Amino acid sequence: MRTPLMAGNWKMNKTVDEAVAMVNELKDLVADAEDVDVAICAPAVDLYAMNEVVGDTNIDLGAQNMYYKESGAYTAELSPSMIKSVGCKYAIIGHSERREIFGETDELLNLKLKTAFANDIVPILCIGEKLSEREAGTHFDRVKFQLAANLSGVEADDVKNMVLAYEPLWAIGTGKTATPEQAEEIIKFIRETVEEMYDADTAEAVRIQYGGSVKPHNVKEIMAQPNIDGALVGGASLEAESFSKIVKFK
Ligand code: G2H
Repeated sequence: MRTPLMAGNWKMNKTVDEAVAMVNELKDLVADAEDVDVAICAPAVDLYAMNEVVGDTNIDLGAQNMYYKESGAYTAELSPSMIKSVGCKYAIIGHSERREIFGETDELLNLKLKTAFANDIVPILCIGEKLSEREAGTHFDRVKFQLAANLSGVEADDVKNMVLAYEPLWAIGTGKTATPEQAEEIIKFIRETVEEMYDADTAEAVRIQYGGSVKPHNVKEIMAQPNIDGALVGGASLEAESFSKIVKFK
């Protein structure tokens, strides 16, 4: 059985003081959450102070990005050992905002993924289609292409331990959510594609989240779908109470 992962993606929100205040509140609210993994992917400047607060609670930390080199002249980038040094277990790789606004390519994301595995960081790889692709009916081809390109040369054992996040671009921050059936249909297809690329054990093991306007009021029906193993949550992860309701969706 796959343990669901509820991961907040704070994006470019919260100063250090705000971040510390929120995790202090959240840790009590989710302390009794069972059979679910919890993570917050925070802005880099917040992570050191957050790590002091989360300590041995059930909240893990993640970075929102990571470069594929260990050190050097890469102004503004974060290395795997830097994010590990502030307690990160996870790193989001290839969020659509990185792909669309900052021009991150599938080749670059493939290098980042391999670097995450080499450094024992669990990548949360985001894939998903644009509205025009959904309307043209090419959304299945799009996610298949992203999986092939981003996972090129990645071993099955690494895929078993990673997290995939299906995020349709048209549902991000828009208040529009894919229906649970739409999300299940394509996430099931993603799992079948992993089976084609690897094997049945790998497809069964990999956790696949849904992301895109997940809120306390819709999380339960999303999580009722058999192939959906958690959520990557933006807006609704910014307040402790709403995120705790998502964590404790049952
Ligand atoms: C999608 C999601 C988190 P939101 O980007 O990754 O954000 O929940 O605000 O749509």
